[in-house]
Amino acid sequence: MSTYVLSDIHGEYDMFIDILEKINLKDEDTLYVLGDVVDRGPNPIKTLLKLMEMPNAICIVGNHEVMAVECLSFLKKEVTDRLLDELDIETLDNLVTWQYNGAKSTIDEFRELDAEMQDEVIDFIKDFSLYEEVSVNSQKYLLVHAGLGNFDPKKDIKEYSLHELVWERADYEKKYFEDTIVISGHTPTQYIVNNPNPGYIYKKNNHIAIDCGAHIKNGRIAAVCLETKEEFYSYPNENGMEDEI
Ligand SMILES: [Mn+2]
Repeated sequence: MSTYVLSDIHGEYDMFIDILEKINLKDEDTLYVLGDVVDRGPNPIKTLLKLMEMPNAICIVGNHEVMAVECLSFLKKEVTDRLLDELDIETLDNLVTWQYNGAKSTIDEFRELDAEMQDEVIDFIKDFSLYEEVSVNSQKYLLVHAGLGNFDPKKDIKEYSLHELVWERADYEKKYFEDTIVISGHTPTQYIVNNPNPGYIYKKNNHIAIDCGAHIKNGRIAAVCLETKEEFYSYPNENGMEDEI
């Protein structure tokens, strides 16, 4: 029974399948997915549908899921004059922000689903965890998409806001906990300053950063096994974006 963690698939379904094969995930194993399944890459919804079929996958929410869930319910509705009257400034703002952050492939694939499947996808995303706490071989881990924004050692994990957990980048220069390793995605390791090995898993100060920039040119999906510490990598994305966080 093994525990694997990966993050930031960003619609790269084929790379996700590649790393699943490399991990050789078994029914008794657990796979934690630390958010940002959707947006940017070509197949976000196809990736979600795959995760929905995997009872041993536990998904944690990323900022891209927060943006998606706010907008997909709106997009489900038939566009009528009445609906446009109801389009308030907050919804419009959410749609613009999401579109700016690579929503197109998610919206395109979502529109191809029938209404029932659209509801199932929205409900699936709404069920993502905010964070997970796991213990493997007596080592405690905190799994979270981005966080912990406004870190304070006296603050309980339950006190962090959604924004602090999914948007604000972890400070890898700061050791948050003596007894707990924080595993986070959100910041591609290509963009960590002074990282000697950009595009691969980065470990420092009881942090493990595992977003290896699947949507970036020559980036990849990374996974780590918590029992063995073994690292796994998908093939690199030759068609990825240049200079995009
Ligand atoms: Mn993110």
